[in-house]
Parts: sequence; C-alpha cells; structure tokens
Amino acid sequence: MNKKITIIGLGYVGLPLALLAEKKGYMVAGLVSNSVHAEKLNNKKMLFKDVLLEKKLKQAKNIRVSSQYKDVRSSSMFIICVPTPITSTNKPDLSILKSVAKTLGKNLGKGQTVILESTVNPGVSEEIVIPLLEQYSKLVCGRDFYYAHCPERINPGDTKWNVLNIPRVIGGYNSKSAVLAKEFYSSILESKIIIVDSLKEAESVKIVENAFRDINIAFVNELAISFDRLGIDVVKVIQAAATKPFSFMSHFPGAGVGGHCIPVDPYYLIEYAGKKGFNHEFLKLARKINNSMPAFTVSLLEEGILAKNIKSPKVLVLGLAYKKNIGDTRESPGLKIVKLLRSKKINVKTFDPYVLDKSDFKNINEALRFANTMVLVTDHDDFGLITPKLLKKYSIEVVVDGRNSLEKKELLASGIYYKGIGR
Ligand code: SAJ
Repeated sequence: MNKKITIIGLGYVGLPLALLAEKKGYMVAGLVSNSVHAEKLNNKKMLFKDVLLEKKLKQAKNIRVSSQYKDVRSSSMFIICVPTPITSTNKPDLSILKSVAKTLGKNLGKGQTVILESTVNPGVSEEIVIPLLEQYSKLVCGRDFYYAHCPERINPGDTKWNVLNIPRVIGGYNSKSAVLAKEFYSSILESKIIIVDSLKEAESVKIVENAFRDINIAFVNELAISFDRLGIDVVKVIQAAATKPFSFMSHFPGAGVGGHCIPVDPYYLIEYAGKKGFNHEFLKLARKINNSMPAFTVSLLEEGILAKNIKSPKVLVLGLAYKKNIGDTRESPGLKIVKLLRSKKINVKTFDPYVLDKSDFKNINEALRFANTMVLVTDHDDFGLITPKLLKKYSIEVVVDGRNSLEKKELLASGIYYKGIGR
C-alpha cells in the first residue's frame, strides 16, 4: 500500500484523523465539499473552533486539501468521515454519504480500499454504500477494491480520550478488507483494535454505544421530572448511588440531549429495525423523554416568573452549544429552548462565548445587564464565574440551571428563585 491516503470530510472526525495520519508519515489528501473550505484549510485556517487541532494543523506539512476527486485518485485508501445526520422528522439522512459514494465510485481504481467511519445503522454498507461504489466504478467489492467500516469514536472537547488512544472496532466486507483496514489503523493508533465478524456487527457497535448513553440519560431525566415533584434532589441521589462500586454508571439530568451522536444514532436503528418489522419501543421512549427536556426547562422558568410575579420577563439563555467548552450547536437544547420561548412571545436573548455568531451579546456582563431571568443550558467553564453576587448586581430574580452546575444553596440564600433539573 502506498503511503497516500484520502480523507473525505475534515470535520470533528476527519481532521483529527488526517492530522494523526500525517504525523505518522502518510501523505494525506483531504477532500471537502467546497473550494473555499479547501483553501481555508490549506492556509491552516480551521473550519470550526478547536485550539488543539488548530495548533496541529499549523504544524502539518503533508496535508493537501481539495474539493476535487481528480486530485486524489492515486490514494491507496479513501476514508469517509462525512456527517450522517437526521431530518427534521427524525429520519436518517444519508444524502451526503450517498453523494460521496457515487462520486468516489466514479474515481475508484483497482486495488484501492474504502473505509467508512461515519456512523450508520447496520445494513447501510452492504445495502447502500457498496452497491453505489460498485455501480459507479464498475468494479467488484472484495475483489477489485476493498471495503471496511471502522465507526468513529471522537468525543469533542475530551482532553483524555482522543483519536490516538481510543480503541477501535473494524468490520470488513471480507477478511482481506478487514486486514487492510487493521494494517492502516495499527500504523497510526496506539490503542486496541479489534476485528468483528461482519460489517453489520461493526455498524451496530457504534449505534449501541450511543443508544446506551441516550437511554441512560433518559432514565435520569425522567427521575429528575419525578423528583422535582417529590422535592428530592436527584443529583444527590445519583451521586450517592454512585458510591456502589459495581453495576452503577452515573448519568446526569439536563435541559436536553444535543450533539451529532447521542440524539441522532438511535433513530438510525429505530428506522432500520422498523423496516424489518421490529418496533424499538424503549429507544423511542428514551428519545421522547430526552426531547421533552427543553419544554420541561421552559416550564420551570415559567413557574419562576409566576412565583416572582415578573410582569415583563427578559430572559437570558446562557449556552447554545450542545455541551461544554465547544462551539457545536447541532441538535442543541439551547436553540430549542430559545425557539420555545419565542413561540410564547417571551422576550429572550442569548449568550454563548463559544457561539458568538449566534449570540445577542459579546460578553456575560452585557448579557446579564439585559436580563431579569436566566436559563443556563450549557455548563461552559466560563460560566463558573456566575456568582450570586454577580446575579444580584444585575437584579436577576429567577435562575433555571439546566446543567445543575450553579451553587444552588448560595443562590437560594441570596433570595434568587433557583430551580435545577430535578433539584
Ligand atoms: N448529556 C446529559 N447527561 C449526561 C451526559 C450527557 O444530559 O449524563 C447531554 C449533554 O449535555 C449533551 C448530550 O447529552 O447535550 C451529548 O453529550 P455527550 O457527552 O454524549 O457528548 P457527545 O455527543 O459528544 O458524545 C460523544 C460520543 N462519542 C462518539 O459518538 C464517538 C459518545 O459516544 C460518548 O459516549 C460521549 O462523547 C462521551 O462519553 O463523552
């Protein structure tokens, strides 16, 4: 195998992989959707905020980014890292992946290997991607070209687990495909790499990992709504339950479940199994509970506005990113809460230091000066500076803490109406 590889899609998944492969001696070609993005990356400019990746991008010498397949035909391997989102009606959206498979097929040559990292439900490789690659290349998978699935496991913002040390799972179209994929990943990773028996097993692993997380979050979210009624602090209960040294895994309630993985992946299995005649009631219920959390958070705010008899509420939503210390707003609870408040004709403005382009303010003081009520939705470390003293200074009367990250006792003691999620 020559040391030239092409990575299709240089986002949260593709870029870290490209930078690692380059560091390990590969000549890396990046393929992105448009020439503007290609030029930005060739000029060492990031397409999204990530300080660590930006530093590595500036140091990289053997990465060339293009928007044209003709520039990357001589690669020995093509690794697909494009988004596999859901539609507005929560159905799988494979349009980007299908378009890539067709164009890649037209440019595929004998002896090359295709690896899919994007998250898909079982069956997508054999029923959609490989048929498109064969149709447009006129080649035969497993004989003329090779194909494997190695589901991505990037955790944006994680300082401990990264593309280098996260264990990986590989499923191959045939054993030669699996071996070729394992050879590649073994040459760049410092983590365990296992080969499972089929493409479907590899596709299922990632969906199961993330559905597992979604149902566990739904469990504590339902507890939070229940314990809110019962006057029990659900966070304290979870923390105490976690003292059990076995068979318990902490998850915490919040204003909603966002991101491009957890709220998305279960729908891929729900849809595929549904087509095969099985109804994933439990997965659907978990999605329903998690999707209800933005509305529950808004109801807590409305209770506070009533309790404090605030005639003209000016609501500040703090946090538009789906999780702390990153700027990704995909499926973000913050955006859902803003939409809900605006639909109720409530005066709402936003501030997120990681999403300034969608924020109404440039800094926290400007933001607090506007408001008389506040909903914290993302627990960015920056928001740790929000003390009762600061809130009193700006006459904030109601605080809904969507990540249970503020000092409840101190806020209550200062006379502020405080509600967490389940506490
Ligand atoms: N969330 C909760 N309660 C929790 C954990 C998360 O409400 O106890 C919310 C977060 O606020 C966020 C959403 O769920 O809105 C997703 O959070 P996440 O920590 O799962 O973040 P992701 O989406 O970046 O998930 C990634 C995933 N990684 C991959 O898909 C490769 C996921 O598999 C990991 O389990 C997760 O990171 C992780 O463990 O941090």
